[in-house]
Amino acid sequence: MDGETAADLVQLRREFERFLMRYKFGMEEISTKLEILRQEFGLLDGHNPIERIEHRLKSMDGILEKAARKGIEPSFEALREHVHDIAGVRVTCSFVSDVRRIVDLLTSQDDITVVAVKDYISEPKPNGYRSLHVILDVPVFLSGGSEAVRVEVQFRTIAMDLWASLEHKTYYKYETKVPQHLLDGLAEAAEEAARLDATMERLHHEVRSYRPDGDERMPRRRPAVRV
Ligand code: 0O2
Repeated sequence: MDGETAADLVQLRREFERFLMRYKFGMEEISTKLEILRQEFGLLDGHNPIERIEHRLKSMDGILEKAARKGIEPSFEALREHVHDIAGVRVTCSFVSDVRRIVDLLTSQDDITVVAVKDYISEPKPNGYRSLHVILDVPVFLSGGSEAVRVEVQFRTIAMDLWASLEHKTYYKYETKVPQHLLDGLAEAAEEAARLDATMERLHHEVRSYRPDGDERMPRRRPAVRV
């Protein structure tokens, strides 16, 4: 490799790092918004709808592999336009109603622009995958001004998350040649997880509305909280 090629590669690597930096900031902006909601619910409400918030930045290899798989040109412009999950945030909730509540609270914020919603809870994927994905733009304020950064936020329940992580591990382990009996088992487990979510939701609402004095309409009075 001559000196010029090596210098070009170093330059390209720097540009990729700068490209990824914006996604890191966008991901952190969204995580902070969700963390604020989580802490507010923790202080003021008896039930916190957010169990867990995780985030990850797709690696350079992961981005290029996805671009190649989908026939996307490996230019920064094309990656920005067509790869939506470079910055990913995952929110795990206890119940499906919590998922919908947090989606509404996040997407109704003034500085958020919703690009697309993929509701795999209402319409699960054929393999049984359930989650609600929101692709959104959030402004990031850099030294040169504000830039809209695309972030994919995945919302799911604990049961959906358990299923998705097992399914992901299975595919990773068998390198996509998953035996049929495992695929069938996963499909069955996805249905059981959906049933569990529905039962837990029903029980949760019953417990939430129960009042020892028998009046189910009266809101329970909570002690004042000092912040
Ligand atoms: P990783 O390793 O999590 O990053 P599109 O954007 O519509 O052109 P894409 O990106 O495949 O196509 O969209 P989709 O279907 O919304 O999937 C985006 C992400 O959702 C995936 O990212 C997974 O994280 C998750 N996901 C989607 N389908 C499944 C599934 O069947 N099982 C599991 N476990 N996760 C799923 P990546 O890049 O595939 O992977």
